[in-house]
Amino acid sequence: MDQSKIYSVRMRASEKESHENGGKHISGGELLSSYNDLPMSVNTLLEKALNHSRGKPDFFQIQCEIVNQPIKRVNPLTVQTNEVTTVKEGQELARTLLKKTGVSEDIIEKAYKQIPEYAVRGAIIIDIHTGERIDGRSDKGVRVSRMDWQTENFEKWAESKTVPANPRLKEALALATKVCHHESTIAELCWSDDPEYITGYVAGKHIGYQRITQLKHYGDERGCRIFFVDALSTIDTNITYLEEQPIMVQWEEDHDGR
Ligand code: WAQ
Ligand code: MG
Repeated sequence: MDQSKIYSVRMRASEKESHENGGKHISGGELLSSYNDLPMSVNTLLEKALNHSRGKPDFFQIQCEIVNQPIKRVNPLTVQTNEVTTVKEGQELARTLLKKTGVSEDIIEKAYKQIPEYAVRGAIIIDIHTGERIDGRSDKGVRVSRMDWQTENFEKWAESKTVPANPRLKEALALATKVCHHESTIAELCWSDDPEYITGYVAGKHIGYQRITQLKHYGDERGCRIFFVDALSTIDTNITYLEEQPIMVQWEEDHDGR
């Protein structure tokens, strides 16, 4: 990819009204593209907006803008898949893994109690000391963007790890890698808002990206994305990092943790 001209491409789609007018969030997407790849990149996000299990969009927007900062290359988090047989087992494992990253039990419970309240199109940020939400983005949440992973490099990685080379895993792992790369991130907890996708994950710097095969029931349209952070005083710079720092995930076999 030509380093000199990179564009951030972002999409958001909603039903009935735009998001700001109260429409239901259908899907979003973000990627990095060279100038020459823009037609293909815009089309990738167009397809995503038009074909989503949450519904057909009545509003969508695709936005392109040049990225002026240098792009940082980061190795993907290590990945492990935990097979569970019930959602209950999956959610118990998620709590255990969160504890392993250093989030205390009562903060985990406090965060879980708040989950039903959220209907955001981004992520919410929770302070690991108070269990309070601190992003201040109300119904929007924080949308991580400016990260990507070249498909060729991702597919090589997926083959070597014998994991499915599906774009959803690519997007989620690129996002988690970016999020966990920040010093104040302690952990991430996520499952999809797509009714037919029930695998989710807990991620952290030391535990890596821990897939859990059932974190919700089929048909459930409620998703979850929480970043647990340790550093209230730097929340603004943290959000700026999540939204603006360009990151390209790049797997270098030699630098692999395993
Ligand atoms: N930044 C912040 N939050 C986001 C972003 C983003 N770029 N993208 C999605 N979210 C939030 C938003 O609230 C969604 O409702 C929620 O996360 C779920 O998003 O097999 O597909 O894109 O290893 O539906 C994880 C497992 C799949 C993949 C997660 O999430 C695997 C997934 P979705
Ligand atoms: Mg989704």
